[in-house]
Amino acid sequence: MRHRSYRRRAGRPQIPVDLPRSPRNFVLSQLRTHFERAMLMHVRNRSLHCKKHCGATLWHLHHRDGIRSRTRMYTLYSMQRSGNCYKVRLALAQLRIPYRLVEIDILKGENGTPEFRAKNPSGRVPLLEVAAGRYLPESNAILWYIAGGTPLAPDDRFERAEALRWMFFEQNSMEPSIGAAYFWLTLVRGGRDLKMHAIEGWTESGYGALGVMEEHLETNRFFAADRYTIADIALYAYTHIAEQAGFDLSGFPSIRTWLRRVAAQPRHVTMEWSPTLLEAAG
Ligand SMILES: N[C@@H](CCC(=O)N[C@@H](CS)C(=O)NCC(=O)O)C(=O)O
Repeated sequence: MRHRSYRRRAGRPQIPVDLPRSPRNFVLSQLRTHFERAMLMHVRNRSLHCKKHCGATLWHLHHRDGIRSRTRMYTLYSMQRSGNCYKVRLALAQLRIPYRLVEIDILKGENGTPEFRAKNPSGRVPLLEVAAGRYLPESNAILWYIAGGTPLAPDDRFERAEALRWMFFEQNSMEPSIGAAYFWLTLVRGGRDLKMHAIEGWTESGYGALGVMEEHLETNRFFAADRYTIADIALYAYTHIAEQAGFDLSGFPSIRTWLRRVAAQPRHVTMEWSPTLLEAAG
């Protein structure tokens, strides 16, 4: 099976490289474009800078200004069984971005420590440390950050707005109903009794959200830009575990087909999957 790549598309102007013969120039001439030569020099300079000033030794794809550079590795604070955290792990895996994973079990109160609250005052996961002391919370904001500049994050103004529309919908309609039901009914011991009064409301608004998604998917393969994007990743996270939270998907054939379509995307990982260390593909 031929796998598509979601990695950043570098512009490849077809400029002939014509340099005097020398071992160094021979290597340079193998780099097919002026663009790639410029990137190489940029990375080399940054790598020297990093070695000198912070001793960094790890490669990762730093998606800043469309430049792939040698810099610090991301740290993701995440809980394995959280759908919001799964969104980020899924996107990082599909983009082949290596990162360090720190498990924060909110059921054990590990998100309430002063150390964690200093990083994220809302005390929530996921939380991405993008550089030393620079933290980004909110799953969908993290998706935009890590996928920026790749086909997973639409560039076109309308398509970007479409992706945002569905990601806001996910946070407003899906996460507070199906996400909350999943959390209280499957993860928290005694959660059903504690939240008995809320179940009817979750059920009504959860099925309402599924209905809106079903209608869209009857005539669309994906949620935005006519292709797989971070909007699909955001909505997949809680939809694919909706049945565990008591939602019956048998009346939503288009959603069930879409779930299979998403799971068939290149480098898809399940919610149980956990990285050790993914090296950026060369
Ligand atoms: N809107 C946030 C929601 C994050 C969230 O609610 N995370 C849960 C785990 S799924 C959490 O950390 N809860 C702990 C708390 O609220 O104290 C996002 O999308 O990241």
